Amino acid sequence: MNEAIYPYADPLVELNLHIKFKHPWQCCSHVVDGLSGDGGDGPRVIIHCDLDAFFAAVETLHHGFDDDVPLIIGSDPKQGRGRGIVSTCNYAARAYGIRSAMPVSEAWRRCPAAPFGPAMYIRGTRGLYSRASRKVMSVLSDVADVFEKASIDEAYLDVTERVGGDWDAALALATNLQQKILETVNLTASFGIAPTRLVAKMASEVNKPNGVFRVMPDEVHAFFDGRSLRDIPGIGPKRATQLAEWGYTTADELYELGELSLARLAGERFAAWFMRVVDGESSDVVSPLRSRKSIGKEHTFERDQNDHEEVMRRLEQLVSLVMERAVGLGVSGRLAEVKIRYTGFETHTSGRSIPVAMDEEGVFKRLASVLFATNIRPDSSVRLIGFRLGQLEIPESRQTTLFEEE
Ligand code: TTP
Ligand code: MG
Ligand code: MG
Repeated sequence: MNEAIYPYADPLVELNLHIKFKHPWQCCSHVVDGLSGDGGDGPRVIIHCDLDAFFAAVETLHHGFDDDVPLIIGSDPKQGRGRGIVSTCNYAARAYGIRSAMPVSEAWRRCPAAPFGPAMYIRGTRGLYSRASRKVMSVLSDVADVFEKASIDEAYLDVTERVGGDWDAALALATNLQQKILETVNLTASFGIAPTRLVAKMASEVNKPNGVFRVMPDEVHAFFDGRSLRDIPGIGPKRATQLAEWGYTTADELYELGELSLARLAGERFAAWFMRVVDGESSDVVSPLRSRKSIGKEHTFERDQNDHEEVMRRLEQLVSLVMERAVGLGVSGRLAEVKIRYTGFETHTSGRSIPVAMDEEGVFKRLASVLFATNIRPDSSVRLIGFRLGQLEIPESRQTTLFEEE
């Protein structure tokens, strides 16, 4: 291995592990820029699917609850003194203003459980949600040219080829999928259809729950007319507040400024990103990797292990498995992370980045061994060891292949 191109011992390349692109316009990766998403022949047809009140809907089915009774999934409300938050709630609870991520004490104040009020509070059962999610994802991925699971209850489907660029066929496909999901898991889902990922996501919100909404390429501008900047994924609350202070609250107001003025106000990157979003030309492609932040594997020892050489051997095996997976997916990574959990569950994670993304097992084995050696606490026994490859990239040369497959 060439030390010159792989100077991992150089402290300068030890980047902060927690650098993550919070906003899409900060991301300059060629995963985004390499493909304009148009393939040279017209707009793409993207479908976004998001299940309705997902955790609450699954619980309702499972327990046979009444849809009209407000149901809140989240941590224990402890009669209003609970300190946790709401995961989600059904639509009956939303009528009381209850929302995801709200303190559960506030939810209680708005709508308490018996004998003080009509609501039901439950903690939720993760396994049920994963099972339902898997079934839904399988229905969706069956029809997609390119499929991207974006979270436990939502996915993007590039169906351009599948529908032959026909927007009516796309509408029929979405309705059909909605029906299939209902038949398979008895859950309702909402769909958005649009030429870009971002507009498809916004569109799936329009007729929620159990809705479908389509934005044709020539309707994208009108779709943004009067739309609050806060409703655009990628514009965070901070940015939206700043823009509002300058007098801009809707997408069309901001667009009318023009790219140059907007760049002076909010930065070139943001301006370029925003104009393309409203033009429906955002190049963000649907990619199975996009929502995938890392590839990791862990091993828990049958008995806590105090032979550190044995732990190291296991770590090397994990690196091999992870790198095999990376090569299989056609990705490389910049970040190596080693996780050590000691007896008693105390867990330490440490990582290093390399300047260019690679997929070579040898490189990451050496990185992992350095991380292990510098971080392992002497004389302590290890319960679990893990390795993670992060800051994934698709090498430019492979991007076309990825999208020409199938
Ligand atoms: P969402 O799709 O954001 O919400 P939802 O499906 O409950 O409701 P909607 O009809 O508006 O889509 O999230 C999917 C699931 O993820 C949700 O059911 C619970 C979980 N979740 C949390 O646990 N915490 C959160 O803050 C959010 C937003 C979601
Ligand atoms: Mg949802
Ligand atoms: Mg969702």
